Amino acid sequence: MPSFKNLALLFLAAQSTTAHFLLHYPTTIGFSDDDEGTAPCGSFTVDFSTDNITNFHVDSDVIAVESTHPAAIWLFRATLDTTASGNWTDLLPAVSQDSLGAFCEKGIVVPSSWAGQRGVISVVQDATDGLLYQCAAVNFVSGSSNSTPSSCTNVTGLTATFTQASALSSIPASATGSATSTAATGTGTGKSAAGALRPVEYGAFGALSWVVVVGGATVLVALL
Ligand SMILES: *[C@@H]1O[C@H](CO)[C@@H](O)[C@H](O)[C@H]1NC(C)=O
Ligand SMILES: *[C@@H]1O[C@H](CO)[C@@H](O)[C@H](O)[C@H]1NC(C)=O
Ligand SMILES: *[C@@H]1O[C@H](CO)[C@@H](O)[C@H](O)[C@H]1NC(C)=O
Ligand SMILES: [Cu+2]
Repeated sequence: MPSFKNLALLFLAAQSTTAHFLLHYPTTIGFSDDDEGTAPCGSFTVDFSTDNITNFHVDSDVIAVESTHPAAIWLFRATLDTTASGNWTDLLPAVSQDSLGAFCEKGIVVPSSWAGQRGVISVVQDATDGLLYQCAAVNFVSGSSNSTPSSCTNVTGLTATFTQASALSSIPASATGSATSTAATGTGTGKSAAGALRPVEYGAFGALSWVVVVGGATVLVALL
C-alpha cells in the first residue's frame, strides 16, 4: 500500500507536469496553467490594492523559479510601470537553464534610484510551449536582502548560462504594445553580482563569453 509520503510525491509530480513554470520568489500575482502564455503577466493584472507585494532589495535580491520543461531560456526584467505595460529594464542577459526543476538567480540588481518606488518584476520563459509569463508586484527597497527565501534553490546538476535569445528580445510588452527594453546597468557592469555567472569578455551586442562555474567545474562558454 502506498505511503502517504509517496502519494504526496505523486501528487506533486502530477501537479508539476501541468505547470509550465512557477515563480516562487518574489510572490507571483497569479498563476494560471492555461493562460500562462498571455503577456505580460500570464493573464493576470497587477493590482497593488489586492496583490501580495514583496519588498525587493535594489542592491541584491533573488528570483526563484521552477521549470517543468527539460530546458528553458529565461528573461528577468523589471519596470516602474505598475500596469506592466512597458518600460522594461532587463535585469540580466537571457539565461539558459539546461535542466528541469528549481532555479534561483541570486544577486539580482535593479537601479538603486528605484528604491522607494513600486514596480513589477517579470519573468518570461521561452521553452517548448512558447513564451510564458509571470509577474510579481514589488516595493523596491534600498540595500541588500539579508536572508534567502527557502524557495531559493537550484536543482541538483543545474547548469545555467547566459545566452542570446531573439524570441525574448523581441517579446511584446503587452498583447498590443511593443517592448522597450534597456540594459539595467549597461553591458559589463553589475553582472558579476549574478552569483557564479561571470562575464569575461564583451562584444557590443554580438559576441558574449561567460565563465560559468557549475559544481566546482569552470566552463568557458562562448556565444555568437
Ligand atoms: C503572500 O505570500 C506569502 C509568501 O509567499 C504567503 O505566505 C501568503 O499566504 C500570501 N498571501 C496571499 C494573500 O496570497
Ligand atoms: C521608466 O523607467 C525609468 C527608469 O528606468 C523611470 O525613470 C521612468 O519614470 C519610467 N517611466 C514610466 C512611465 O514608468
Ligand atoms: C543557482 O545557479 C546559478 C548559476 O550557476 C547561480 O548563479 C545561483 O547563485 C545558484 N543559486 C543558488 C541558490 O545557489
Ligand atoms: Cu509547459
